[in-house]
Amino acid sequence: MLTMPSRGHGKSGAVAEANKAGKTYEGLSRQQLIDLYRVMYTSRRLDDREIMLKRQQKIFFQISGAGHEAVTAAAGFAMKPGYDWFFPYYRDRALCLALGTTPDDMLLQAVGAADDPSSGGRQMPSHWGYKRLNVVTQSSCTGTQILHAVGCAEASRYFMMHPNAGQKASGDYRQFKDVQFHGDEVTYVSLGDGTTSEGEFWESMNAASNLRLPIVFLVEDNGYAISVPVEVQTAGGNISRLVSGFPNFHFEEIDGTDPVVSYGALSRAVAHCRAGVGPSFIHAHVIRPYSHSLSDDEKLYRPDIERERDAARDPISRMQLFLIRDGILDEKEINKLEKEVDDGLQAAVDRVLAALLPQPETIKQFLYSPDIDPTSSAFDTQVSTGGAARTSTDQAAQEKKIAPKTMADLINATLRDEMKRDERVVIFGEDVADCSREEYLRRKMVKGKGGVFKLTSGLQCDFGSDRVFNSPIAEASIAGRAVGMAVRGLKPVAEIQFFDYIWPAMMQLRNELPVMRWRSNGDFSAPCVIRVAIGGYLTGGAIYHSQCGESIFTHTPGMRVIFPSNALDAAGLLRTAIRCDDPVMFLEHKRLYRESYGRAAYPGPDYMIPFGKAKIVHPGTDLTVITYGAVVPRALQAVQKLDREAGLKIELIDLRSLNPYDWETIAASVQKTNRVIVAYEDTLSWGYGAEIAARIADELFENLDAPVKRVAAKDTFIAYQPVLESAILPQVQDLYLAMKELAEY
Ligand SMILES: Cc1ncc(C[n+]2csc(CCOP(=O)(O)OP(=O)(O)O)c2C)c(N)n1
Ligand SMILES: [Mg+2]
Repeated sequence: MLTMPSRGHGKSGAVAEANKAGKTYEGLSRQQLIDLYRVMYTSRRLDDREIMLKRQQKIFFQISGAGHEAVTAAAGFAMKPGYDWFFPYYRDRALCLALGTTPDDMLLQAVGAADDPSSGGRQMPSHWGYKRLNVVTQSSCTGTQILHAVGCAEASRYFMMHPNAGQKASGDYRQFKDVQFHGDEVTYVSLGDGTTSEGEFWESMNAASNLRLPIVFLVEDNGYAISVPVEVQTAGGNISRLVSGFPNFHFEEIDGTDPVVSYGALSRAVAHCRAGVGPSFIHAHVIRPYSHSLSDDEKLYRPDIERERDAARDPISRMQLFLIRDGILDEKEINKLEKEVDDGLQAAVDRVLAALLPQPETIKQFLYSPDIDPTSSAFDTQVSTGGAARTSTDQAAQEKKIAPKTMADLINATLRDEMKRDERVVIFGEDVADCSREEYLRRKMVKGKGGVFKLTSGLQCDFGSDRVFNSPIAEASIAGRAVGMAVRGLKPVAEIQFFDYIWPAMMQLRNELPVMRWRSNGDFSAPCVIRVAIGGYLTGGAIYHSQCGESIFTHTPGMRVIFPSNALDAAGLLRTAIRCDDPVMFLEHKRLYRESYGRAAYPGPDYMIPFGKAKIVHPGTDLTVITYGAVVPRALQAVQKLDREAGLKIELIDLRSLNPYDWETIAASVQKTNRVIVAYEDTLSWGYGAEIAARIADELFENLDAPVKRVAAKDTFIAYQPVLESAILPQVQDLYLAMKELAEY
């Protein structure tokens, strides 16, 4: 098997050796220069091989690292695989080779083999991910990885400050989430020039700068983003000029086709980060000789003259000339090295074309944790309100403890107990801290805020500012940083202030968070909790403080979606969310936070409810109503009224958990009552209940005595004026009439 040179970039020996020849090559020895060339040449020839295979229809996609080899190989030589952390993008073939990936590994992904170590045949080629090297699984989205890098670097710092947090523990996700940290590890992230236009890039730069995070940003500027030239992407045509005002950075703008120059810049960048001074930003000018991908023909938008100018800077030929000119290798030795590489690649291609393909039965593997099942009985625990009181003061305390509390109180208490129990839990979001200017709290000048709904009140005071902190108003960064932290083993419980403002985070919540485990074939995961205040019935909430939209997330495989309707369920389900090993979207209805409906005493520090278990709120035999969230208390009123008025016995089911959901309870009830209404607060068409209704119609048709009915919001936005709001959202009267009508059908 073809292997890359071993990675002993010991500097002192290198300097001595290079000095012998009178040149230091930024600390690279002559042997290391040869090794570097071998990596670069292998990278280029692998691209050539893949292009051939694509033309023979043996692989299905090709995107090359051609023209980027010098700076990316140099980055690999300047950093430590399996020690530092890497968030590369698709042009980083030479980086991965330098870190220790083999050509076999890469070709296995190109053919989509079962043994593709990055994804088991699930991702396109050049979507790197190598667990043993700390190369984290990447997607195809331009820019999402930059926020992951921020979260990863934050985790490095966190574990340094809280070394015990990394210890293994049993009984929750920690049993399966090993933490590795060294204290001075550096996070590498790369991106193209076009990708600097993404908001996520700017959010990342802002966070890395402000927090002085040890991240090396490498912008590989090949002058184009597919067909769009850099001056259209970037004001003034130069990203270095734009970012130069960010504090705490080490900046360099370099010729990224020169490996020695690149190695020097990256070594300084890494040193700046390792010293804990702040992030680094290397802006490397490179070329793109092979069009954007094999699906693109750059001759359509780039004239020959421009392409020829680039070709003169080709890093492979430049490096060959350099090696000869400096007497490091002669022409014969270069030919020998190249032949070795070519022969090795031929053998690798032969092996890989015989590799086994993945089995179709495996398509659902690793959507969720194979280790922890949050629907299991392990998450079914009893309420404990403490032992019997012995004295009168005990009794007073006891009474206080068992006095009914609001959903807001119990969520706060659950967060507090989980933070106490598990030092990996960190909480962040907009306004979640008590007070970012800590001295105001220390000097008792202020009481503290703790969330716009006060759900996180007092947690910063109790657990410190590195465990509970405010984020900038940048929802993508809230979700993206959570992904990076969770990859490293932290348990972020991040908050999106209003569901209405979740949309900037959509790319992270759809394409990253729930996909990490599946696309890496189980090698990476990001189990974290995203708490979101959701819903209307606020009388005045209007369009932008009333939205639902849970079906958008239940429509996303890999994401657990939970929506409690009362205090006790909120406490039990939130604890399951925190302790389980999957990403969870935890939807908290704003209107229910302080409602008198569904208050409960705190059920104790270990109370959990398994996901996917509905609750029968009101038993009945005449009709089934399936709902969740704020429609539960409204439906209950209608159910009770119909019982009083007509003696109707209506079974009311609160789903509580939307993905997974409790089909067994639904089916058993419909088989008994033969009539069913699915009610939900979101707009009627394409809402969450539409899927439940469709499945009932499909699988329980024989049991139905009446059509499946839906009660939901009108298909419009939610208006400010309460008269309009009340006409738009489903009300008790709407539910009452629908139940009455269906019972009489
Ligand atoms: C969010 C997102 N938008 C669009 C695309 C489609 N796309 C893939 S690569 C690319 C251009 C990226 O250009 P640049 O960042 O300069 O990187 P380069 O390919 O030039 O190395 C685009 C638009 C994508 N993958 N993700
Ligand atoms: Mg580009």
